[in-house]
Amino acid sequence: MHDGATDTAKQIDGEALRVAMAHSLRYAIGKDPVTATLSDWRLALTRAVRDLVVDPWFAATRRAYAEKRKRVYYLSMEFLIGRLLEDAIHNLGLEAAAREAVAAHGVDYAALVDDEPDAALGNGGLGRLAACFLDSMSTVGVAAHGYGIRYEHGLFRQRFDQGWQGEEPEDWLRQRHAWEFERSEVAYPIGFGGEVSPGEGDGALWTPSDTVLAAAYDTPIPGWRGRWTNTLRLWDAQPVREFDLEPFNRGDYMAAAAPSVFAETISRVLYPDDTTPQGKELRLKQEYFFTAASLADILRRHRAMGLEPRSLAAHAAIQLNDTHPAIAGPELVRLLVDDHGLDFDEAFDVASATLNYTNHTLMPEALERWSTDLMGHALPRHMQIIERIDTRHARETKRPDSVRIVDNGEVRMGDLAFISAHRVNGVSALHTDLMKQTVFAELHALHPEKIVNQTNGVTPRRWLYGCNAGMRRLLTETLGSEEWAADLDRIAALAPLAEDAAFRERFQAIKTDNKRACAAWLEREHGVSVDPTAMFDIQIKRIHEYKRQLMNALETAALYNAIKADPSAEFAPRVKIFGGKAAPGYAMAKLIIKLINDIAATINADPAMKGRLAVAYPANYNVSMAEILIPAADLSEQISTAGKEASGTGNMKFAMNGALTVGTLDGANVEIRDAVGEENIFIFGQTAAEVLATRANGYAPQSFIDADPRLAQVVEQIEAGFFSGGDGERFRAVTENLRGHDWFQVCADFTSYYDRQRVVDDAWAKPEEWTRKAVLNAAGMGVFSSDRTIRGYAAEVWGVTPAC
Ligand code: 26V
Repeated sequence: MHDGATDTAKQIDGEALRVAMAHSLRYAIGKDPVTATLSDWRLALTRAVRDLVVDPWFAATRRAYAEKRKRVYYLSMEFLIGRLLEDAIHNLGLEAAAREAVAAHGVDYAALVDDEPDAALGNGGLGRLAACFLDSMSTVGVAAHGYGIRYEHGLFRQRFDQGWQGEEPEDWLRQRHAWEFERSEVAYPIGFGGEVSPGEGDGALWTPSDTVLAAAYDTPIPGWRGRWTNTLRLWDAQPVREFDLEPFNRGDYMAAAAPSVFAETISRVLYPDDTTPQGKELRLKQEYFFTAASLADILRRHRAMGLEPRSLAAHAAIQLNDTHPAIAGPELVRLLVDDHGLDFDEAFDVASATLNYTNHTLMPEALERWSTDLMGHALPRHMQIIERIDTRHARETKRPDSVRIVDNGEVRMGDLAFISAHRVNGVSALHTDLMKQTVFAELHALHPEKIVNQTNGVTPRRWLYGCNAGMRRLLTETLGSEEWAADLDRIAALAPLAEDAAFRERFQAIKTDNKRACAAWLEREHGVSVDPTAMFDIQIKRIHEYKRQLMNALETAALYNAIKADPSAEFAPRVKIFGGKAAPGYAMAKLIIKLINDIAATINADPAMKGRLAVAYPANYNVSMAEILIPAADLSEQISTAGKEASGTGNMKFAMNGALTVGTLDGANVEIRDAVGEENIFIFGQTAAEVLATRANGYAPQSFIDADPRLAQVVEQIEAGFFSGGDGERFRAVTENLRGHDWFQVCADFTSYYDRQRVVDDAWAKPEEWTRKAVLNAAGMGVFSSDRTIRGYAAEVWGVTPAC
């Protein structure tokens, strides 16, 4: 392990960076300093910093070639990277220089950094995980490429219209994306539709009816201190021909533009859903588009090194981030058979030794299936290959009828990915066990060596060093250097300091500062004023019924009732903060947002709640908002129905920043409990096994409502329109569901949740003890660095040795 900042990154002082900025402003951005706007200055600094990334980037690339390193390819529909400028500055150790340079130009550093749009090329956890993995692969020195889509519009912007979610298109590319390098020489034709005719041997000749170009844009991803740098390559869909001249000359400009409209649609928008595959042809085309382009690029690189296609698995490991790129199996077989002349069995052996698949959800509706009609129409050659993979698997496992990839007129992408993969991994210990017992039970019995666990992690560079400057200073001083950011196990040294009153005081002062800054931001940007001395109780994540924001809202309303009923009762003063978007087509999730906002309005308007309870729901939750909220949290809400949240990663970010968790035994919460100790986390509710048993025994939510008057009162209030100006109809779908199916067992867990929250209140009343627990939480988080996760994948999935 390193212990200094010598490293590959060129050291540059403030004066040199000031000069570099001035140069970029003139010659790269084309602006005179006299008229430059804040964005111009930001672009100038970005260019200057990017210049400093280039040499370490080349060094890493050369080293990967020279050492014949096996490469990792991370294929993901989503990369939720957020802002890059500060992250790069931190990784390269340039903060002091950057602040000095920016100040010398008379520009405010915080405002400049804040001007960068969030690259929101993802929906939620799966996309953010991909971004943390990029950072960690560069930090530990795994030679890697991330491959994805350069969406013109990332995840929609959320606004609230009287508490209802509204959606606006996101426009991150309006200003140029200063990090990327356009690679106009790297472009692959990607075909769709058309006809297949038999070829030689196992081969075939596919003549697509439509073709688009996949054009590469590269963003360098520097790791800690520039010791290694990888590439994120995003594909832009472009027409093979810009326009048709014949209709243009006739004056039919619409018809002339048709080819570019078809092509560009493919990379136009991120699919705004992480729950239900809508069977949309466009989504399938997006998946094939980026997967095919990435595989073409991978094979080209392999061939360029003078290697045979047959040896691919020895030199490359491809990770499929969920089933979205699962067409990689058939596509790789197609390339090897139709273009490189391997026979089918050989080709499948190469593919299944190279590919690996990560499963991120057991929710049945999120497991992708495509109708064989659609697949056969859009990708006729692939449909043939899928049938053949299916037949071969049935023959080899002597199971001609059970576990078929093609079933009931549908292609089951989870099974295809499993069968095409060398390793299949879950994202927490519990999730991996449940995979073995449920969705992949039969396949697991046939291939017991395939499923492995790699519990998720998060990058401590962004989620601690970057977002929590106070904690950064305290850790660096306490641990003797900044190297904890690349070796988070060192944070365990905080544990004994939990007993040291002076240390606790400093730790708590940092939290208080962060809360003040967060409160100021809430006031400034969202017009809500909150008391920074109250407990900040935060739930931020996509809005989904299984995540049970509804249960949190019900508990908030019940607490409100309890304070009203007995104003002298001792409850911890709380600020409940919610953040998150609902998929635009997910009506129930949008209704839950409105309910939270209605409850918030009622509580915040009641003078009796002053200093006792407030609710804030800042609109448009994204990575940058998480960076403000997480360091300010006292309490982290991780309250999903046990068995439903594959891992969670917000849970790790909060605990790393010294928040205590109230949570169920779901996903990685189980491992967080093990790491921090049972007495330092507030666990409640049913276990995954109990949830199943409750359902099996004929779950009747009404009996739980009847048994808890606090819950009954809130449900009745909602039905009476108490929070919605007397409108008793508004939330009918919510209350009918609660009294009816309550699929995610909110009612079954409510009592245990409410009571646990009162234990949280008691703990809050003993601040020294609370801080002691908070320190122990942070101290236990070493294992949740995504560097650990990546080393796990390297050893157990990819077979690569990290360089750093
Ligand atoms: C599914 C679909 C279906 C089609 C439309 C677009 C789309 C986009 C994403 C998904 C899958 C979402 C799965 C997901 O985000 N899972 C989360 O993954 C995190 C990282 O492993 C994990 O921490 C969360 O528990 C899990 O919910």
